[in-house]
Amino acid sequence: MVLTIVIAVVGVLVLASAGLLVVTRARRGTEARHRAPGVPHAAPSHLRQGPASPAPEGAADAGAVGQVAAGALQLGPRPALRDRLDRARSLFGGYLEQIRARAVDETTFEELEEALILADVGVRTTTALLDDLRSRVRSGEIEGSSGALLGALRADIEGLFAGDSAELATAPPGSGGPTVWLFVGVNGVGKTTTIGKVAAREAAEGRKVVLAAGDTFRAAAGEQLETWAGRAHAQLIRGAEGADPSSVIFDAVQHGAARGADLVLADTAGRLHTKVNLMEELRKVRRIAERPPGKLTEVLLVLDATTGQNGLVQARQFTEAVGVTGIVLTKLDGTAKGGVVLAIRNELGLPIKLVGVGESAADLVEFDPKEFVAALFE
Ligand SMILES: Nc1nc2c(ncn2[C@@H]2O[C@H](COP(=O)(O)OP(=O)(O)OP(=O)(O)O)[C@@H](O)[C@H]2O)c(=O)[nH]1
Ligand SMILES: [Mg+2]
Repeated sequence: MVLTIVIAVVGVLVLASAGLLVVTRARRGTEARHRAPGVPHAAPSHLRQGPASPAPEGAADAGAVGQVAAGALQLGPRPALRDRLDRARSLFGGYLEQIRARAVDETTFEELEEALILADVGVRTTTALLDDLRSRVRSGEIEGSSGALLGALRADIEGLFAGDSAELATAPPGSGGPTVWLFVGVNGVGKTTTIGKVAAREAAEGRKVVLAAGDTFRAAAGEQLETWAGRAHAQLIRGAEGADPSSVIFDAVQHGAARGADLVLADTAGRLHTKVNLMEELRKVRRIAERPPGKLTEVLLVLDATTGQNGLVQARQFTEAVGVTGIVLTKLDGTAKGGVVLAIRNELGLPIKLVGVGESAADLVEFDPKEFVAALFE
């Protein structure tokens, strides 16, 4: 009898603890599903830390930047432009198919013109490209077949980018402070997202990255960057809402220099290129970003490819105000207007450095003109 009671009690206890285990596992599972990998819980301070990983040996304190590389996000394979340029490819490809099927005549040039204009290459660049082709057909340099004509056009387009490099400049080693890359552009073009992607890429390559939340205009901007800092395992320096953006960038550079960071990526609030006071504010941001120990090596203008030719006007104004060193062209995945790349290069002489082809961390590619042209022509 006693034995039966003991067995029954033990049985109940075993069943109860098994049940508890199941509940705990299920809870853990739920938590894991609700928290994106690598995104930490929000820290209360203005100085926020990306990863919740322990500080490395020799780090001065828990805020040291040294830990950022460990366990950085795995980005997976680089997306192919060819796969992301669907809309531009089908627009351009449709025209090329028609043209290839016939001998070269004036209609061929009209159709090429239409294709280039619709792809947002712009009137000036389109005219320059086609005038050159016409005279080469007339002189007999390009022989009558459409294949030869398209081959020559392709080579001319590739030639627009000759000598460009998508590489982003960094301060020479031992220069005593972090490299600073400043991101500027009008509202909603993808500055913050691009910074997040760049941070993820650089951290994955083992660099110590600090993000400067220089968009103090909206609290949500800092939060958005904080999420990216978490994903990328980078550190974030934030100011209060409405704080002077220059002071945030100044703090980020000082902090990065003190902690041995390689790179400070500075976000700025979106601004209309026509607003004089906001462009003046950006000049100040640039002046501060240039101060030692930081080494400002890139001022990247982020342009939204879907806005097409308006990007040219923006680029002119931003270049005049802050000396843009290169272009990041975003949202190339959702548009047939990828041809604006040609206009920017031809009319402004600015190199295209990076291309955004989606919203996630891996959706950023270094611009490769050969790959871009091949995606359009093949
Ligand atoms: N499809 C696609 N969407 C993108 C790309 N880059 C950014 N976006 C989206 O564009 C929207 C605006 O991006 P943000 O990074 O907030 O733009 P921003 O320039 O920082 O905006 P402001 O700070 O308001 O000026 C977001 O929904 C992004 O996910 C891209 O390459 N492709
Ligand atoms: Mg932003």
